[in-house]
Amino acid sequence: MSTDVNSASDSERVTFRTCPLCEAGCGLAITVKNNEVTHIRGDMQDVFSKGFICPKGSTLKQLHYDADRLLTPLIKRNGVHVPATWQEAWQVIETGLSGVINEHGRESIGTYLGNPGAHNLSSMTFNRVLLQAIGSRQRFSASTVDQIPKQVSSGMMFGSVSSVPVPDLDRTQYLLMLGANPYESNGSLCTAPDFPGRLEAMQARGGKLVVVDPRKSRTAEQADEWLAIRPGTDALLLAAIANTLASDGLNVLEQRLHNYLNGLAEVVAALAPFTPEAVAASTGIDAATIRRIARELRDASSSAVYGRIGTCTTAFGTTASWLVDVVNIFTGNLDRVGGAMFSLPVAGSGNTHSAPGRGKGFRIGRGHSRVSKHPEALGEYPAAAMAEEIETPGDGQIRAMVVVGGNPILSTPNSQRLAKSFEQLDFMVSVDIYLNETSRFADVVLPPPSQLQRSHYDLALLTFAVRNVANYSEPVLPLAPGQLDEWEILAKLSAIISGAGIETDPSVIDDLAISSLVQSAIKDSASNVFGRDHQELIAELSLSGRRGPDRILDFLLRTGPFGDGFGAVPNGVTLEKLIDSPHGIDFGALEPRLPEVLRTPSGKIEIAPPQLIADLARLLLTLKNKVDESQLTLVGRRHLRSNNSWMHNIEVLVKGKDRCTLQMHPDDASRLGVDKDSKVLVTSRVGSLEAPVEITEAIRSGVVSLPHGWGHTMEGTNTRVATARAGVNSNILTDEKEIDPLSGNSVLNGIPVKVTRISHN
Ligand SMILES: Nc1nc2c(c(=O)[nH]1)N[C@H]1C(S)=C(S)[C@@H](COP(=O)(O)OP(=O)(O)OC[C@H]3O[C@@H](n4cnc5c(=O)[nH]c(N)nc54)[C@H](O)[C@@H]3O)O[C@H]1N2
Ligand SMILES: Nc1nc2c(c(=O)[nH]1)N[C@H]1C(S)=C(S)[C@@H](COP(=O)(O)OP(=O)(O)OC[C@H]3O[C@@H](n4cnc5c(=O)[nH]c(N)nc54)[C@H](O)[C@@H]3O)O[C@H]1N2
Ligand code: SF4
Ligand SMILES: [Mo]
Repeated sequence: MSTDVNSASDSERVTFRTCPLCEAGCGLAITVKNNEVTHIRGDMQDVFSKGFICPKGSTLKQLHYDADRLLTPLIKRNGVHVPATWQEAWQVIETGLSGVINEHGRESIGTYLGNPGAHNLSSMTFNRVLLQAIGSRQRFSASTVDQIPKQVSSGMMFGSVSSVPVPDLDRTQYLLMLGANPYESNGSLCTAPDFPGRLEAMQARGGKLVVVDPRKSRTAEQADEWLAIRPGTDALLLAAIANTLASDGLNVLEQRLHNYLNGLAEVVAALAPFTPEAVAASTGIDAATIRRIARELRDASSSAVYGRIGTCTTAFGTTASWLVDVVNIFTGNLDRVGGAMFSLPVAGSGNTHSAPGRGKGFRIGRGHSRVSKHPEALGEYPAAAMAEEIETPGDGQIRAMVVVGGNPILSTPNSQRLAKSFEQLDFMVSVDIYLNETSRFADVVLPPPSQLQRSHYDLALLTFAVRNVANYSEPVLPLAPGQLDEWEILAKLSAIISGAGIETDPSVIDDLAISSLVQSAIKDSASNVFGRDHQELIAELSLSGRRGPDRILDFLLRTGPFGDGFGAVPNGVTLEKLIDSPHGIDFGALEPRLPEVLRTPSGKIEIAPPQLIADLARLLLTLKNKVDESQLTLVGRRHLRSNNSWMHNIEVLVKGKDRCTLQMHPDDASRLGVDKDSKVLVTSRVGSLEAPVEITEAIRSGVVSLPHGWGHTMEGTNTRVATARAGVNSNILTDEKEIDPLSGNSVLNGIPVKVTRISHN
């Protein structure tokens, strides 16, 4: 099993698990002595990370022992949160939510699902159950302050939102990276432990890294070339790169890709106005450079374009995300070794189910939000619209919120307005490990166990991995008596909300969940269990005694592309096999998947989706705006020792010099009379805040940068370390009215701001 017997004495053991903090998914080796975690280091034998970890990985220990981490439910009494028993908590929730449902209907319950859920097997398997039980369309999540544009563009092009091409990092010879900073973030929508090491290996084998970023980030510093783009203009740059390739004749587009394309002539025609000359002033990148980059991408022995947060969190997030793959197609590098490729996830995904090569496809706008009529995307509405949905009276007004592992008060735009709206809620439940900026509004806070007390498998992130890898981790530490696993909390909440009552055993909900999964697989003619007997499969799955997410995972693995099909495929993968492989199993490098990966109705790549072609007209209009050199714009930044808003209560991660500073170019500083000891007032359309200034050449002039996730000064929280190093909340400045109209994603970068000096410290 996952214990290193050789190095273990009676009371000391080393267990192995995947770090759940970010998308890299590094293997950890955790030493436990007398049931206390003593040491966490990188697992040298992990098949994917081979010993690499970042400074956050070892802090799972501090996180587990954090005195502020919640161990019992909290109930708000007379405005103050007090510890309570689970029974009391369920009771208050039943009364509170059924009151709201009886009076206002199910539509009045909103949900917000946060980012840690994407790294959490319980949420990945039971959030859906909870959403179904609630039965409201008022769904929000961290997706609409993050990656949803890439999923929408992928859905439109390839037919499934799981079909996000990832750069083939280990084999590419040229990487054009826009709006990503893996030296700090360790990568996103491209699961690759030691992303920096993989980039350096590419350079060492003669490959080239070009980084497009308004800041000279650590990644840009390492790059062979840095293009200091004006914020929010990546779609223009990509359109001009595609335009150049099309004008040059697309000679590299061999038959291999041609066969699979629908709409090539249309997209080429629509890109015609976006010449390098036309976009040069807006993007701040000269025409000759744009042409050269386009041709380098085409002429490299292999190349990939990769865009992340900086391309997604803009007004043209979906269009930029689409154009990334248009360029990958135009250079002939989509689905090619060393290019942008599709993973084949071991536990399956939206592009491994149902008949290969063709499907129902994807669309947005199957409904519209109540107040501003935003189109639905991936079953949810923009987080930016949450406040208005809570504030605006009428049928379907949100009266209660259920928040799972999210901190929207710090993470989503115009936080002050959102915080005000939360005050107005009739009832709120938070499932969270801390009493923080968001959970402080909750009538009941339900604490899941720590990251070390649960099993783990990266169901979501391995869908975007640069190798096909599977790695399961058993809990390192047991649950305390009476403590509930997160899936049990979610199942119980589901039962209560659906009216089944607080005495419902979570296992009843679990049985229903697995049963419906099995049911749909045995009806899927493409599944390796098509036509099998429902009861027989359930019985086999239940033999091991595992329940909840583990049993569901076992099913997904066995019916996945490498699965044993319950005996149908000799030597196929099962959960037991993964348990016997504590360092993971590597199923190899990515392989071309066209056309099997497609799930579009046409069975082709839709390279010219009508909504995206139409959006080019909106993009073209931006070229009419005269570039105002005096207008400062705000962008964000991430730091290695931070994780969105919630790892700030770990002393070792926050100690040292203040990182929550407003970075500014020396030219702007002198123009504004700001020097290195200044504090400034930063003002946007929606708010203002004070921040210390950091003057640096590592940012484009005209651009200022403030990290997000800080501002731990709010009343009613209990995160003492974070509060002592509070920083300021950059989302006081971001504007909830500015969204990408297709995906509903918030514009979090390129915010027009005014900066004035206020004082010397
Ligand atoms: N240490 C750490 N790691 C993390 C996280 C964290 O908070 N801390 N968060 C995790 C999460 S949830 C995510 S989604 C990923 C994100 O991972 P990345 O996408 O790598 O995120 P960032 O580090 O924010 O990098 C975004 C870059 O875009 C630049 N940028 C801003 N505006 C523009 C623009 O208009 N155009 C271009 N081209 N660039 C622009 C910024 O300067 C910044 O360098 O990181 C994950 N990993
Ligand atoms: N201005 C600006 N804003 C941004 C971004 C940006 O680049 N700039 N980035 C955006 C991005 S990419 C993201 S992903 C979002 C994140 O947005 P959110 O998901 O809303 O915020 P997080 O900071 O990740 O908060 C996670 C919450 O989950 C809790 N938590 C941690 N682990 C667990 C767990 O295992 N179970 C449960 N139930 N709770 C847990 C934490 O205590 C915390 O309250 O922020 C976005 N906001
Ligand atoms: S890079 Fe990400 S997954 Fe790896 S140790 Fe750091 S936080 Fe954990
Ligand atoms: Mo994110």
